[in-house]
Amino acid sequence: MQQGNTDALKDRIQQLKKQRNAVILAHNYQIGEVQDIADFVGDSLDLSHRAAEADAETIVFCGVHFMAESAAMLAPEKTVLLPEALADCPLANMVTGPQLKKVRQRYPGVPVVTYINSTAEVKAESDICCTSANAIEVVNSLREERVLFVPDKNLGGYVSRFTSKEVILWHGYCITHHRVTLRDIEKARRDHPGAPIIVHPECPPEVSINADQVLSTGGMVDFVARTGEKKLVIGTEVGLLYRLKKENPEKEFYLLSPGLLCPNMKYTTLHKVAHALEHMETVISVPEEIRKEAVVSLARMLEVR
Ligand code: CIZ
Repeated sequence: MQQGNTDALKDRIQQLKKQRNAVILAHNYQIGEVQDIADFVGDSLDLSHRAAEADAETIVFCGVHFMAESAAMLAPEKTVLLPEALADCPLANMVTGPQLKKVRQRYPGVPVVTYINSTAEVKAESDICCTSANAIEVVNSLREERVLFVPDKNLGGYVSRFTSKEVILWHGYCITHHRVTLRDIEKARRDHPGAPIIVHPECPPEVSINADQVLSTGGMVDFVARTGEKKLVIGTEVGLLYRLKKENPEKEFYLLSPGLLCPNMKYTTLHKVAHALEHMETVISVPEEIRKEAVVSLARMLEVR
């Protein structure tokens, strides 16, 4: 898009934002242009809190469906818009409410810990939620000696290394992070000697075990800001590199694997943000009976951390 057109579109978005009394939230994995026009950039939970706290009637959530759903649950009195209705999370769709209901009958008394990357229906069937930043603390906070961890087997497997509890894994995975291999780590060590390799816990176990740091996106942002290292290899979705470079212009960042691109996170464009505000589309809402149950799992997580 030409610069003049982009500027006109950004102006239009600002006008519409005022008209709609809206706030724009962008996930860390969104394209740079969308991050730049957002009022807040962050991870899904952080953004849901921003949605709840915002003094606005309309929330434009630039991310994927489950994130807008979480915002709608934590801010039920606001209108939450997802600019691209098809932006979905394959991991979140690897378990459904009815499937979880059935499987948990096989494990009476075993609490279900559900990653925030899940649908509202699944959160409603769970005992407690977690994020990639607090999953270990959440599992260790439970009294029971066994937990059922849903839906990401890589995050659950990572947690199992830091708890004495038995972690029963669901078979889900993030199709983007799951592509990273040990060979990517070996290649990065050769190409960028001495640079720390930081990966997301959604990566497979052989990758997390051989990385220097395993962190959520928020954890990566904090680590990079604090470290004296000038070159870093980043093992998460490529969108985060835009934010890291912007906030740390003196540092160099290398993507661990070319496969670290989530197409769903790239569907949202400036045009779609403008369209969403103009037409108030697509509204994301959660039926009250599901919301009531799901917010209990979210609230339990917040008591832990
Ligand atoms: O919770 C999120 O926003 C995701 C998808 C990852 C992370 O580590 O922040």
